[in-house]
Amino acid sequence: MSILIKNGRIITAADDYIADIFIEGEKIKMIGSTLDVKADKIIDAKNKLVMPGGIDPHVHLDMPFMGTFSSDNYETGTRAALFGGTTMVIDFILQTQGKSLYSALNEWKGRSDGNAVGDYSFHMAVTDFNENTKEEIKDMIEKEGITSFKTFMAYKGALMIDDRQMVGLMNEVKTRGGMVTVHATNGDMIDFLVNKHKAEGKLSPLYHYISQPEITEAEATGRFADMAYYTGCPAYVVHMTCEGALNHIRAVEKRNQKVYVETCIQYLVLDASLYDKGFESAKWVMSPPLREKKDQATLWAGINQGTVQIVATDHCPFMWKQKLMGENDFSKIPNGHPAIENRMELLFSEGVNKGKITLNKFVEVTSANPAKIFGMYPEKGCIAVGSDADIIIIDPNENHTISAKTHHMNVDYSAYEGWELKGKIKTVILRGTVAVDNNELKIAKGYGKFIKRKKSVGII
Ligand code: DUC
Ligand code: ZN
Ligand code: ZN
Repeated sequence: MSILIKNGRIITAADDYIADIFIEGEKIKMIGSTLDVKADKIIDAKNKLVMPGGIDPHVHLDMPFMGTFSSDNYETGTRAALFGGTTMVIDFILQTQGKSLYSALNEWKGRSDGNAVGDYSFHMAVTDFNENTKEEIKDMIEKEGITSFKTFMAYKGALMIDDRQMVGLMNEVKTRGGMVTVHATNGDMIDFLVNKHKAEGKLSPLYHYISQPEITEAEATGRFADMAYYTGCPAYVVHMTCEGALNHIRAVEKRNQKVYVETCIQYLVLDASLYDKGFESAKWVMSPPLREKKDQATLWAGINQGTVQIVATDHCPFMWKQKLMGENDFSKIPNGHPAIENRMELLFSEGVNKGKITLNKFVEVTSANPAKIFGMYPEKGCIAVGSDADIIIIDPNENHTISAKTHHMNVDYSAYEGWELKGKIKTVILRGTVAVDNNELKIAKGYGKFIKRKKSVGII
């Protein structure tokens, strides 16, 4: 199968030019100003933008969590991602405390194998670091292509590890050439505040937000950066939300340390005023919670200053009846919100079309940087001869409205219901095959491939 994309405006993290792209099999074979070559399919991309497929490095599909499972599985989640221009996701395996990393890997393979529509990979969340876990790190990196290890400084009693385990893990991961990533919030402080509010009978979703003040994230981010500095381990903070946390990262740059930072689309475009809606606010109960306008301004600035490298989603959807598990107690509301399908178009509309970021920056934070930081570049994250033909074609001027009635995620509400966006994903190509065209799916479950990742080269 071959495809010729003609007359498109090609945007990568570094380039912006009009040219044709010839795809053969799964790869980009030629790029030229006017390619005179026969192809099985010709796509006219005149007046459209042609970009590398989005990579969302933070999603939770079919994940056992807070007594239930996230409602998108590998089929529905990766399919919705494709409709929104994301051709690859990185999901999280959660080690069960007391069990091995391999038993968790096998459990996650059982749910994902043969079920994905789009490409995917895994981070390994280490929730119990001990002598046995330590032995498995090398094989995860070298045999399984899982080169990043997630840690939780919160979710006390379930996923949280202490600083002793963190330092031990960092030492081992550094030695083996991997990276440690973190959910950086102070689990003990949050536990104290949750219990205090419950004891006072303050049980509405608002108290989820009040139980996780900015300082809980800022403190843990600084502590994590210090442990990474001490051990010399490559480090990455997931879903950063606030000024206090980013200021810690800005500060450690002065001692020549690099800590990578991811934020998520919701922290850029939504704010904590949504916690004022009674139980409806459960739609936005996620951890960390939404913050203030001043935090949004800091995150947009961080993107343009290069201290925030990635915009992900932390996609972790739950049906409304699952959210109702916490109707009388905010601490029982499953944490998470749906965004896997909305990330690219929201960032394009709110970021590029409103003049907050450039087109090149858009590609950098949605595709090129995830590929570089997580060991997939230049196979993914760019448009170049020899790269995987993961390509999206965007009409930058088409208007559309987000709604749960039309989205493809397996969740019965939208966190962005009624939002009017400018800029629409028209065609999505995944490894040389048209996956979505004009809102129609062209591939099926099983097309999505597990991508073994290399060691990170970082951003150079
Ligand atoms: N935060 C969420 O909101 N959901 C899943 C896990 C997390 O850290
Ligand atoms: Zn998290
Ligand atoms: Zn997460």
